[in-house]
Amino acid sequence: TIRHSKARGRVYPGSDVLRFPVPDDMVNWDAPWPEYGPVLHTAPSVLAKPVWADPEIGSFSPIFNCLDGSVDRRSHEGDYRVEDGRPLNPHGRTGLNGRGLLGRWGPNHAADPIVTRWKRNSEGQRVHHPVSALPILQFISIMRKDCGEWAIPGGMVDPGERVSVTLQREFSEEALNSLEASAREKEQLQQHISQLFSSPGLQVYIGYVDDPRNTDNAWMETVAVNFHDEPGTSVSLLPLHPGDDAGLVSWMDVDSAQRLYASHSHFLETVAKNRHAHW
Ligand code: RP5
Ligand code: MG
Ligand code: MG
Repeated sequence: TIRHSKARGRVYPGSDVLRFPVPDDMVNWDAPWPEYGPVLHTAPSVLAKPVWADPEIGSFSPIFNCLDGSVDRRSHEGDYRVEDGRPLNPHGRTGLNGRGLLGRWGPNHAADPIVTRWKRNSEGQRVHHPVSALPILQFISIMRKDCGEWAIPGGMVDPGERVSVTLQREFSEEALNSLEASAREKEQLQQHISQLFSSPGLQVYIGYVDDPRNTDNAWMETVAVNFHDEPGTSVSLLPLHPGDDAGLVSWMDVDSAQRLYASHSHFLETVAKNRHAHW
């Protein structure tokens, strides 16, 4: 398992709230720490009660570790602890309690579509890395509007939505801007990507994400799935347009030196190793 570090970043995203500093040896809840004083923060956008957010706990008591109506409050990593009616982050302390920018108490479920192709030269031959001598993979990456970091075009699983649907929907929204396409254009986009997304894909990760928005009581989890265009003839030819929470979209070389949002680099490492590609 990963020891979260981005979930302990000093300044909480989208605010000037500072987390209570948590040293490495105090991350684990089992380390006794009476002086621990996390800062309480739930973003105004969450307190405004949008459809995607839970109410504050008090009058509202969600059923944790269960499928609670259509909201899945189960963790991919097994049962998590609940203390004083609040779920505890299974990866330990973050220096902040409440929900921050996250809508759900406990796990907030996302899905990450990793669409890849081989990097090719102008003659169409695969390009190998000069150091590793392995072929280089490329993946469709977006620059997130919220933080300016490059990321996989992932997004939240809607209540009751199948993960396979989320993967295709978020990819279409963020990398193809399907939200602003006409019904006709949308249909064409669907046709182009349906073949790639009709394969089961290669699941490279399922579980907790070291996301900068995580708190002691709310955290991101994901299912990351790789859809690979081996001949480079399907999705490789699609015109990319950033949409929704994406400011830019581009093919990007898969390489360990590339800094990415949250634990996305960790997912790409698994893709590269599985496909015997450069990392
Ligand atoms: C990350 O946040 C996940 O891995 C996923 O990429 C993303 C989902 O959140 P939004 O893009 O909807 O903000 O933890
Ligand atoms: Mg989205
Ligand atoms: Mg997103």
